[in-house]
Amino acid sequence: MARVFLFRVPGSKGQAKIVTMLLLAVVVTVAAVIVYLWTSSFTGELSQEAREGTVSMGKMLKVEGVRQEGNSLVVYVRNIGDATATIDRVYLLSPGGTVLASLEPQEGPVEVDPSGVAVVRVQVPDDLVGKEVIVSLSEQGGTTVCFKVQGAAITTGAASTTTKQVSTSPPKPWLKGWQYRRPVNVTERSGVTLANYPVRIVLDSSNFDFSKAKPNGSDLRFTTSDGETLLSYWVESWGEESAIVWVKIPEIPASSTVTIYMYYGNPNAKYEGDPKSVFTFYDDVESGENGWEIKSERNGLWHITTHRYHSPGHSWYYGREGYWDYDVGTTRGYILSPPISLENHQGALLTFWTWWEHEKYPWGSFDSLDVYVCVNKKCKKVWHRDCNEGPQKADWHQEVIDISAYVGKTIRIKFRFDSIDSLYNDYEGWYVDDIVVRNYVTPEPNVTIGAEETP
Ligand SMILES: [Ca+2]
Ligand SMILES: [Ca+2]
Repeated sequence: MARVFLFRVPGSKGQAKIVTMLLLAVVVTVAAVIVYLWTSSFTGELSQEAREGTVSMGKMLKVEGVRQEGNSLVVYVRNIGDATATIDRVYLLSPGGTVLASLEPQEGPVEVDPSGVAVVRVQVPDDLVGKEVIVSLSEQGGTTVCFKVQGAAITTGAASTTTKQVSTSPPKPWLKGWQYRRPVNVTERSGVTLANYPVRIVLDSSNFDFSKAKPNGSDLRFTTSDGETLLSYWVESWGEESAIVWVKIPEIPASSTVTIYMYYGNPNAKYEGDPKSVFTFYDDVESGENGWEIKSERNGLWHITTHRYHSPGHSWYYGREGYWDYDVGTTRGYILSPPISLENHQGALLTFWTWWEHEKYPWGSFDSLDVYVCVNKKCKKVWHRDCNEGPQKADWHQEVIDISAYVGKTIRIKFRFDSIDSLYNDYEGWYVDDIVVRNYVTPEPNVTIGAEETP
């Protein structure tokens, strides 16, 4: 502390005043130095140069941006001070301010001149993958006015920093234009390696945020585990809080789990689902006869109608338009599908939606509804209802038939109606819609949906 000598000359007011003013000037100077050191956050040790007053104050480094390249962070640092600085550390802090990693630049210390921008690369430790970090040039984070000794490394707490939150994760290819995705884990449970297997995925509010997808689900997409290779899919139904979606997975090894990705959140995406590419066979009766053969064995009535349907607005119908019955005497006939190959299947399932009404009688097999699987014109009955088997009237529902016995063969599906006789035929008849054949094993793969990810 400076010493102050007071001179007081009796009777000389003017001299006393001058001394007082000199004293005031000294006090102000000392205070200014203290305030200067305080505001410049000078807490480190002064170098010899600093003590000699040759070090410029206010040298500062600012993190201007961070981006990720693979498992490296590329940090852009601007020198907004007035002397060359050297960067030899980058700190990754938790949002709470805890130092998670102190990293040396991959290419060694980086010098940056005043007004210059340095590019500093650091490798992200594996344990920080997926975590939010604050990239900082100081262990404390935040923005501090600091002191930097020229030519030397940045001392602890001696760098100006700006914080920027980045999400670090391993390099992940991403479907361009999509905002979100979730991993979908599919586990094989039958002990057989599945090929080109259609997997049913049920979405509801417990595993999916419907507000983040387009209202009709048209921006839904599926990829393989590489995150980019698109998979065939089909949206069976889409509501406000629930949806049923099918996706065809190229291979699911026996008793193993594969991960695919479900993308959503792209306002520009249009629906690209296609059930014909997901299933072995799919016909919603909306494309005309579509290769089906119609055979009247006696007063046959099979045709496509718009009177009732499961998928809008057509179905196959055995009955008379306008009359809505099959009261034409004894009547029988069938429809026969185009050939369906079950090669490279692990099993097979036939499903169809149906509605019927026929007579009710406790004996005989009048008003018989039958489904056959045919191989080389040899047909075997796989499903049957008649006047005393099954309900007299059934609203739209799905029938499910395991036809795994035909794996490896080329089959045709036959739907046949036979009144047997001409009595009691004043009923509406039989409708068939949405006929599907697909690869199938039991138990079917288990599906779980993981947490939402962003690019
Ligand atoms: Ca239909
Ligand atoms: Ca009848």
